[in-house]
Amino acid sequence: MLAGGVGGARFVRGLREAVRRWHPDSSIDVIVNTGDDWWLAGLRITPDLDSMLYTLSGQNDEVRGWGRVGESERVSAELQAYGVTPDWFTLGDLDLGTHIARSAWLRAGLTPSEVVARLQERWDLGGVRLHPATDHEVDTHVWVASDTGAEEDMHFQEWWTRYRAQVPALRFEQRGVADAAPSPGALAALEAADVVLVAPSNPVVSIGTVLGIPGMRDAVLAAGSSSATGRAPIVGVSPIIAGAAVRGMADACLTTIGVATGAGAVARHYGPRAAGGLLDAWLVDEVDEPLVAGLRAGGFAAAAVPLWMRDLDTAAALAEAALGAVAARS
Ligand code: FO1
Repeated sequence: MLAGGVGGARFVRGLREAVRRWHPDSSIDVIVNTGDDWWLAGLRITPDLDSMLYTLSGQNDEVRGWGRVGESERVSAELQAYGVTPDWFTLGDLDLGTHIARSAWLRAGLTPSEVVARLQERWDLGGVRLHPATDHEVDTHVWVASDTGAEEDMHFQEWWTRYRAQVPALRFEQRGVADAAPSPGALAALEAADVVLVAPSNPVVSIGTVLGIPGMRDAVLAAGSSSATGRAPIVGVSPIIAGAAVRGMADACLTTIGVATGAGAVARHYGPRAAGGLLDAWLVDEVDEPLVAGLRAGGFAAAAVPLWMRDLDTAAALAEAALGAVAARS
């Protein structure tokens, strides 16, 4: 699976349950967006990987959506009082333990992939393996118009958490992407994959960022080369229902790249594999069923299913439908 943070994590949790119930011989590898990552107070913060880690190990704060459940924020209050961290970005005390461990291992010379593997050793993720999309630092920056009209950039986290994506973005920049490459774990997982799922994550700053890493798109399209079936179908799940983002502020990101906030528009943005795009199949919500005929005519094996992941059962049913979209196609 290719995934971002919170929405991606819920979908992986559903897939894990579907695999437990119906495909016990299968395993799950998740290639996680690293564009949201940044340095703060000398620590490397990796929000999407941590959302995965915490959600799959049952420690995520489900109300807030990010960070650890039962969190306290004493250290963050000190850091903010010193002016070391901004008042719009809070690092919980338990969460800080993860960031300190990660940063210590990075300073000791481990790669981000090795760090992620080591973090996973502590928690039971139910057999899911997480991989950073890349071991290179490729943080997303957002270009906006300043008060004087000049263009200026800020880190994605500032645009997202401080300004809640309400400052119109002129464009997104994957800083340093030219020198990046997919992580070894991501490439190995893709080679062995029977199916690739594109999570209902932000198509621009999560999935788009993963696919923007040189070599990643080709590796996804070539996925399955060492699997029994030879070629892995690629199935996407819409992050848009009835013209609105399921969560997060994907609409602001889509507007920036000139894509309408619609389940059909996002499918066409990814494109059908048959016409040089990415996807074999695309799932939309039942309310978007009228889009299905047009999507099929456009080259997607499209289907309308319930997309709202209300609980584990509905998330597992959605994941099973994504796997079923493959079966229906082949
Ligand atoms: N999101 C917020 O809205 N406010 C925060 O203070 C905040 C802190 C934070 C700390 C660690 C972490 O891993 C994530 C955190 N997030 C926070 C969420 C996160 O920055 C964004 O929602 C994602 O990057 C977008 O996917």
